Amino acid sequence: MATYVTSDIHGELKYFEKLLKMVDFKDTDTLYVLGDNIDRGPKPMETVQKIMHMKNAHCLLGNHEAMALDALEYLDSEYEKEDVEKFDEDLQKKTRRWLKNGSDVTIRAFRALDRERKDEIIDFWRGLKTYEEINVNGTDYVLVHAGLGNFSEDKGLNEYTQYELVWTRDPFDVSYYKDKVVVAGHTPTQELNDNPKPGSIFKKNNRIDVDCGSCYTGGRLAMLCLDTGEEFYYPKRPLLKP
Ligand SMILES: [Mn+2]
Repeated sequence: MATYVTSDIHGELKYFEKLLKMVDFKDTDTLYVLGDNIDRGPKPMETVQKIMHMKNAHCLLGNHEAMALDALEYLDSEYEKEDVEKFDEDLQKKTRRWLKNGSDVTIRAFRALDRERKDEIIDFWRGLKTYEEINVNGTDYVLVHAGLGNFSEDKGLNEYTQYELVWTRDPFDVSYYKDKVVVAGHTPTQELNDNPKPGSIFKKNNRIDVDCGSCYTGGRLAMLCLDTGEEFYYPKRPLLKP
């Protein structure tokens, strides 16, 4: 009955499957996936489908899923890149932002699916929550893709904008709650200032970053067991700065 957290798989399906095996993930366990399953890595659609069909996995919205939904008119079509300039200004801006963010592999894989599979994935993305509150062994956790942008202690979680939850990169000197731990991904721990262990899960000020840069050279996918604090990584290779 353990609770695990992972994030930013970015199409690295093999890493994800290795970790599930490594932790001996069971039907009675629970997994929280904090978003960004797609883009950059080799198997974006298979990763989404795998998570979508795991009964005991709960997935949150990442900025990459948000970008895909924002650019759905482009994604779910046969438009080529040069067609984007015909879009209205807003759609053009949104589509270009995603095109610059490692979406090629996602677009190719999505367009190769049949209608039913495409609709399944769109529905899944549309249903993703932006945060989750859980209690494990007496500790309260807030799970979110990126953080709590423009944090204020008296602001309810439902008062944050989607942008504040999926895009923010608050330095870890910023502490959020005194009595709750906020677990997020989004910023590879290799990119955190003064991090003695780049590429490992980072903890400071009641905040945990589990994004270990799976899709970057020298990066890896991390899984954290909230019950025991045990950390799991794939690959286990030595840490390199990407
Ligand atoms: Mn992200």
